[in-house]
Amino acid sequence: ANYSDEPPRHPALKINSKEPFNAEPHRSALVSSYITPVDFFYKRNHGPIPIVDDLSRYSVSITGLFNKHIQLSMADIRSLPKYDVTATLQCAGNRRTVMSKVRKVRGVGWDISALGNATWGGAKLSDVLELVGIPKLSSVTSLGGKHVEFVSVDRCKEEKGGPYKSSIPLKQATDPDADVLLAYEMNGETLNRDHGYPLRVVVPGVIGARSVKWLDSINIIKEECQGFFMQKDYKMFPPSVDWDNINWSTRRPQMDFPVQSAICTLEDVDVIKEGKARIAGYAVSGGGRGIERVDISVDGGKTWVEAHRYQKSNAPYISDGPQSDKWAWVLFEATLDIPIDAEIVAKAVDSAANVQPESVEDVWNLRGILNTSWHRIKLQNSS
Ligand code: MTE
Ligand code: MO
Repeated sequence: ANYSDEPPRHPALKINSKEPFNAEPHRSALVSSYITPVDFFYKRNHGPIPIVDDLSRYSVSITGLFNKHIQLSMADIRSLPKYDVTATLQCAGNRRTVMSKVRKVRGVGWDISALGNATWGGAKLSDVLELVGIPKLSSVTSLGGKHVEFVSVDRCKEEKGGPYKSSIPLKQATDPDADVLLAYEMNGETLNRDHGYPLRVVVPGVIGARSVKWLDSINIIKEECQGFFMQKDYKMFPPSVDWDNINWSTRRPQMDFPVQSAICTLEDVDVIKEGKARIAGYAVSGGGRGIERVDISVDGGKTWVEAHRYQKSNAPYISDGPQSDKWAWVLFEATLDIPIDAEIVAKAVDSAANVQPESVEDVWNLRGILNTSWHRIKLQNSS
């Protein structure tokens, strides 16, 4: 591993691990705009950032259970219709630090900012696969392929020096409505090195781990990818399973993320005076399920008020339509009377009426993933 050629990063990011580089913005940065600026978008890596410096020699190979072996250049990919999809990418480890306070978990610590909302520009994977002869809405190829594996250029120790990889079902990959992209732009700019230059996968509504950066090849395979991050990581275990009784094969790789929300205008240690305060944050759900409601409490969850929600972009590269961004977060806000000894709580409800679990103990798992418990902030008393 060689960390001597890392890209420059914004000094305001909070670094959770230096090598590999894992960092998140401060809470307040997340609610300053609907679209997260690239500089403040969390960075989650498992090895050094690879350098792809000669685009004319870069290509994605597509191999596996169909009748060809194809190399697609950037020009081939750019010749397909370009889509701009606004989608929230969230690491499964978001909010792990709080979970680790219940009982020790394994993994990089994250506060509540291991997610961001970006407009990804690129070709739809369904168009790319059609170009090479796999029809839209296929669930199996003529030779029995059922999954689409993405293999990266980077190298990581979990894969014993091999590349990061993962897969999604062929059905999702060939479904134009699933909006899976091979993205070369982020927020209207060329994708930068940290986020996968020159080309990354974006799988909307699914944990960030499946959105492979620095794409090298796409393989059509029979079974889901056997890589570390599919089989030995990013699986949700019940609280009864620990490292001495874990059996990885009993669980499926996590795909969609559950309904999540967090308050971004307060830190855990904040002192605020009694009186009115603006509480704002984000809410998002996986699988394209929208946010139906966000409830806020100032008394630890005894009583609730509904927050105002909004999705809005002033970015010039997004056409304003009546429809909401189905893969994107909503931001919420409420101005509330804050009592002495307030405990501020947020919980969101998604369009399928799924609601965040009340306590982190109930969802504790040894890998510390998917902490979607009610976000609580106990304010220090100032009076
Ligand atoms: N792709 C590669 N090649 N290598 C990685 O380490 N990390 C994954 C995913 N894709 C990773 C990767 C994880 S766990 C997450 S959460 C997202 O990328 C983070 O994307 P970002 O750094 O652009 O925010
Ligand atoms: Mo992640």
